[in-house]
Amino acid sequence: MKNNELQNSGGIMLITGATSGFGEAIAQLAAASGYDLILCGRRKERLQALKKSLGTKVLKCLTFDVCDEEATKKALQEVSDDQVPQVLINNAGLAVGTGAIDEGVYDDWNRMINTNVKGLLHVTRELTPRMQSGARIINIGSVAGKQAYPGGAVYNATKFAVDGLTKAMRMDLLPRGIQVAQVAPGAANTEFSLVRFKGDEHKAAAVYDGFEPLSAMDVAEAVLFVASRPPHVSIQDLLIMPAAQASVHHLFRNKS
Ligand code: NDP
Ligand code: 8X3
Repeated sequence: MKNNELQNSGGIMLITGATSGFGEAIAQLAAASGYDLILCGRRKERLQALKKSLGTKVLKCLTFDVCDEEATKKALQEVSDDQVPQVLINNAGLAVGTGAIDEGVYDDWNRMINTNVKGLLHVTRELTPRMQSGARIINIGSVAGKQAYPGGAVYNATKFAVDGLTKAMRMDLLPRGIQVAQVAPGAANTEFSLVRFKGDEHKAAAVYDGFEPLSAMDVAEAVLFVASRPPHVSIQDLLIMPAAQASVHHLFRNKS
């Protein structure tokens, strides 16, 4: 039996939301696996620090807000023809607030919709025309895009959108030989909850009380697995959960 050859070295990977959490962990693991990187995010100093630690594996850092169509176009024009990524990780995203629909905050709703849906679209629209056959796109969805929960309505809607977009993008890009995957994590301890609770560290920490959540590196390993399959293998959808979480509604917490 012949071993499959993995596409795990020598390619260029562009990661949105590389300044923390999953994106930062994916950058670290991808650099160690032989990828050259283009790192994106709004916090320039974080991108620079990552570039310093990963050295020559980082080809470029692009500081822009994915919500801003013009800024996204301008930033991604800096990707030269020989830097067009073989792997695009659409990871930038956030939840803001946990209020019920009848007390929703318009600004929170706009931030989630503009980042998680329109931001993913902006980056995808700018890069896909230039991507080659054999390239892969990995969208970071969520269990929240598969199951709704109280207080999650608009975040749920954006991640259900990522689920739908992933499927339609896969169909659109099939004739061009570009694979499209979704990696959908459950609860993971990153800056996600701190952002959701608008900087309230106590509320953010309480999300992870009594169980072991996923780490950013757990998710990065899943993403690298999807990215490095042989060319004839397409992982379409990978749901990765903490062992303590059977579904979005079934989380087993130790009470001690
Ligand atoms: P973090 O808050 O740690 O990271 C979010 C990243 O997104 C940051 O790098 C941030 O960079 C970037 N980002 C946010 N808004 C923008 C914007 N407008 N423009 C550009 N970049 C932006 O959270 P995670 O790592 O957990 O989140 C990554 C993805 O994973 C998100 O899509 C999230 O919805 C999803 N997810 C998270 C789960 C969890 O439990 N943690 C579970 C399932 C999915 P900067 O602020 O520098 O711009
Ligand atoms: C993040 C996971 O369950 O907090 O997407 O929505 S959850």
